[in-house]
Amino acid sequence: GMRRKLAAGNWKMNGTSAALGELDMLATSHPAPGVDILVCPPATLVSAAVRTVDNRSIRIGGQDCHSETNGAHTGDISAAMLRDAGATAVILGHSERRASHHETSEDVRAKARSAQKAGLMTVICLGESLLQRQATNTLDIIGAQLSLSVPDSSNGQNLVIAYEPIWAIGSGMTPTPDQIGEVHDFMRDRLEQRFGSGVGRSVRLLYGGSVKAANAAEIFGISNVDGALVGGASLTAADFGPIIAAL
Ligand code: G2H
Repeated sequence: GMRRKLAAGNWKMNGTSAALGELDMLATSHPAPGVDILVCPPATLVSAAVRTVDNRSIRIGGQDCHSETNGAHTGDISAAMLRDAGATAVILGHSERRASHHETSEDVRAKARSAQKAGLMTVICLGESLLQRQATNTLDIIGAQLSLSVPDSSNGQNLVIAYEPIWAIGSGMTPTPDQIGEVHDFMRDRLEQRFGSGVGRSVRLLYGGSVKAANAAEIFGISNVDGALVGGASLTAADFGPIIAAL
C-alpha cells in the first residue's frame, strides 16, 4: 500500500542512560528496511538517543511539548527544542497526559500545530474509557477527539493518529480485531472527509494498548491499522524487535 508501516515505542517515564544500550541493540539487530521505527524516550535522553542511533533507520521523538516556542513555562519543553535536540517526532495527547495533566483536545491541537510548524511528525493519541465504551458511544468520543485534536496544518507526513482505548493501556486487555477495525475504519472516513481522500488515505493510523509480540501479527492484519504505539514492550530490543518484525 501507499502507507509505510510504523512501529512507535513510548518509553513513558522509564530509562536512564543505561537504556541506550537497548536502543543500540535494536538499531543493530532490527534493520527494518520496509518499515519506519520511532522511539520516544524521556526528554532527558533525546539528544543521547539521537547520537546512539547515529543515522541508522530509527527516528527519535519526544513524548510531549508545549504549544509555545519559548517563555516562562517552568518544566516545559517546546517543539523547537525537541527539534534542536535531533528529535523528528513527538507524541501528543497521550491519555496519561490528558488524565494527569488535564490536557484537553484543544490543548493537544495547539501543541500539534506548534510541533508541525517546527517540522516534527506528530503522533496524536486518542481513545475512549471503559465507561464510555460501555455506554456504546465510542465512535462519538473518537470523532470528537479526532476533530478537536488534529490541526488543519496536518498531512500524511506530519500526522499519525494512535487509537489507544484507555482500558487497554498497560492492562493486558486488548480489544477484539472487530473493535479495533471499527474505530480505524471510522477514523479513516473522518480524515478523508476533512482532508480529502489523498491526504486522508496517507495518514497512518496506529493501534496502541498492550501490544506485544504475541498479539502484534493479528493486530497488524486489521484493515486500516498501519502499525502500533507500544509502551511496556518497547523498552527492550528483545521485546520490541519481534513486534517490528511482525509489521
Ligand atoms: C499505551 C501504550 C503505549 P502499553 O499507553 O502508548 O502502552 O503498550 O504499555 O499498554
